Amino acid sequence: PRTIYLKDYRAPEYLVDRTELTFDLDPYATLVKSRLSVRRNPDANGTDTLPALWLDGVDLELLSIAIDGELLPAHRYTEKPGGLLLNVDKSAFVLEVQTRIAPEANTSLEGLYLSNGMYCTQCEAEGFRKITFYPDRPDVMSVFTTTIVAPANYPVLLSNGNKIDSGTTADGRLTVTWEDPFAKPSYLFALVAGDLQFVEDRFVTCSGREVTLQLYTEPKNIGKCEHAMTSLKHSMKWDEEVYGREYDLDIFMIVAVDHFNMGAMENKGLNIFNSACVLASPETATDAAFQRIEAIVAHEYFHNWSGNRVTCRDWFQLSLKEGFTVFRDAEFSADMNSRAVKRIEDVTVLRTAQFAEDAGPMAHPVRPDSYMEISNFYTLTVYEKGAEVVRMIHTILGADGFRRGSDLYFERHDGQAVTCEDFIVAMEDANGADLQQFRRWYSQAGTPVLDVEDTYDMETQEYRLTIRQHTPDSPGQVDKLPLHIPVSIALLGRSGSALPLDSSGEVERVLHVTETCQEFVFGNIPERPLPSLLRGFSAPVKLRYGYSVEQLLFLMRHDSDPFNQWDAGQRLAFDALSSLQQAYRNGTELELPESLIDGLSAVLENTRLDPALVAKMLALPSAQELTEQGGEIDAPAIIAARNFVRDGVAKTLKPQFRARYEALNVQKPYCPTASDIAERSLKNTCLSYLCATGDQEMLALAEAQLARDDNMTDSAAALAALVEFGPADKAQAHLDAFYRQWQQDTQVVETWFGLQSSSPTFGTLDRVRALMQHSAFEFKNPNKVRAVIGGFAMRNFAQFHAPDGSGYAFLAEQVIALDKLNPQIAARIVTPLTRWRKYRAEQSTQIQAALKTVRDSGELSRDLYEVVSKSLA
Ligand code: HT7
Ligand code: ZN
Repeated sequence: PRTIYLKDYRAPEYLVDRTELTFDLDPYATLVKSRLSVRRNPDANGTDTLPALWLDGVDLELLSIAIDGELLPAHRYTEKPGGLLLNVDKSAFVLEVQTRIAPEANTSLEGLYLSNGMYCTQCEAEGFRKITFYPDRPDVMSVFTTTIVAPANYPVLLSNGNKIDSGTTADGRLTVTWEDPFAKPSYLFALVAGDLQFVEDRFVTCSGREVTLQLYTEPKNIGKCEHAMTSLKHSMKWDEEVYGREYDLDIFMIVAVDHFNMGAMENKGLNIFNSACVLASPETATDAAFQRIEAIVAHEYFHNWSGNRVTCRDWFQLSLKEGFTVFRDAEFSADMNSRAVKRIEDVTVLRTAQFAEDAGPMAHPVRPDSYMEISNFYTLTVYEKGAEVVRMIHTILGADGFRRGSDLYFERHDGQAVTCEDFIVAMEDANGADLQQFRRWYSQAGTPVLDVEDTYDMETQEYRLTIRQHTPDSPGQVDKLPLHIPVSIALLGRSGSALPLDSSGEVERVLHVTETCQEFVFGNIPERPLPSLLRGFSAPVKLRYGYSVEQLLFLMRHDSDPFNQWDAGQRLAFDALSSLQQAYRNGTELELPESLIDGLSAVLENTRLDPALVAKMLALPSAQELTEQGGEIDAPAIIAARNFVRDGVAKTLKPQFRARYEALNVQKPYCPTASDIAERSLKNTCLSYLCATGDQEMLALAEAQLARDDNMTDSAAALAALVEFGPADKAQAHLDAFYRQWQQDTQVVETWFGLQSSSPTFGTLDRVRALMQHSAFEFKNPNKVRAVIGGFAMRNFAQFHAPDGSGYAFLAEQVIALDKLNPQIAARIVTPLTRWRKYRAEQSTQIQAALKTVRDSGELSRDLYEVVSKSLA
């Protein structure tokens, strides 16, 4: 496959002002007619002679082409792999193309496909070319009109924009026409057709316009729409209040589909969602699902401005819309829920998975400079690190300055396809700021490391912080330049409160680290302080400072920044777990780290702290997080150390866990409010530790909670504890009963699959294989694949890394099979095999061998080829 480079970007030779589409739907032979008003792009750097017109097209049967009403003879066009090249003799013309496609045969879930009998589309990034021949690139923006013709058993026919016509054809088929007045790239096109029901609401915008809101599902799910609808209204209001962004069409629609490659898609006026990311009811969805739905609904809605009204010039600029929109949705969720907990969760993902990506074979900058397959670049780096980059701009400019910048960006670029550079320039221009050095965050891959040292001079009362920065090499990038890193700090005195940093009484400050080695001096500091560094995780870096155990315990108790309070506990646990791994390797006896027990005990007894924060502080770093400690990954040592500490904490603190569990285990109607979610999270953390003791009496608590069956959060937590810590036969009985109860509910069945395949004790390879034979498992459904195969390979560290290498061979086998059906999913699920270099010798060889099996299995999709070849290079 060909590599595409950012440096090769050229403006399109032709523009498409209007796009008129007609779909005559049929599972095996959908007829697609397109009528495009094409004209030469005055801004293209071409010559006077008219260049050929390139139209992307994949898996299409070409029926006819006409220009200005005249059928084009065969010598005027050439069908090539990936598209069509037309000889053009006019600078403006109407191009009509007819193609035939087979949605039923489309298992890639890109383009037009069928999900449980419902027609739906997924066009980002390059799916539109599977629908019709088109310049399928985001800098070609067009006004779309779409007519859908379908049999009468498809009463709901939807597309972007406003409905302008509907009727019945002479032969009794239904027809509807939609027009979207906002010019958009083809990746934002959408079509849905099915026998669907909807719930409806309305939102009155800040200027007094009424917008109809509709959420469509299969009839059986109509009772699971309320939370998403509420989340949508909250999002619309928040975007008006925080960013001054008003919705622009008369209608906003969301459709839930079961077969979907990602979480959701922001098609103009017609968002399409993975059912798992939109449908919820208290009986069937956990708190985590409620919060995820709120965040994704907001994310897709926010794209209406950050992505749709202002879109990307090319796919290298993906983070322009994704990083910014993730930042926007994270702030929204922080405002709706616990800000500290949201931050902890986001940073955990970043440190666990994005840092690994940054250190792996697919490492790339937030704005990549090359790719083979763009679908492989919908990554944590582009999304999450991209959001951190936007957050740092927010930190540097302050909330008001950032708002000035975003106002200017939206005003200046409304209706345009632009670049990350345009975003930065708007931020600079609105504030008279200089972000020259800061730009490197967009072009340099890898996670920077900050090494911090300090000195205190009692006599001069001067405190000095020395900060060194270094960004490790990554594939194709060496000798990186220093970045502009905002490091938020406070200095804690003996009493635990933050010391004033100057005469204004300021106690927290953002240090602008711009050099490889930089010193910051603070005067009038009356005692040796303890630094609280990188507060709120003010930059996506690894920070190293030689905190002692006592200092970490002090920060856990006193830091006024809840993020750093939590982080101090995590550092304590990391240090303890890494010593224990060493002891395990040396064959010496493992000893429970008393300081960690003391710290956790104090947290557990602190009833003044937000229970959600307590739950987070009690959670040990996951096995996956521990692989990020540096050095060779030794899976058995990680598992042994972590289990030893978990069991020790459970046994030692059992009375406290029990007391808090009992206090929180009150029966009340389910409500997904921040405070109730917080209480349930702490209660279920306690329950998990209690069950880890293996005591019959504690397992009985989980059984009672499961039997109570009054909300899915408590039921799933109890079931998970019983599956992980109870006897296998009983666990099986509970799982069977749970399945019997919920077998009709797709989302609960997905939870049920995931819970088993990710269980370190229960989710053996044999069980995972058995789950794949279950009647509810469907290899063509990404949610089922993610739950069972992903649950095992990505969330079941213990079983996946079984010493005989069977987990790796299994994953290779599944990836090869998946690639034939759905290359995007295959290229994602192979990720655990790409990290082979990080493991200790024997495991490393086994993982690499599995990856080579994939490589040598025959012709791979472009998606999988890119990941596998780069990982083995
Ligand atoms: N912008 C959307 C990206 C997306 C996507 C990309 C590749 C293949 C399938 C996809 N489905 C959705 C989602 C978002 O970030 O909002
Ligand atoms: Zn997005």
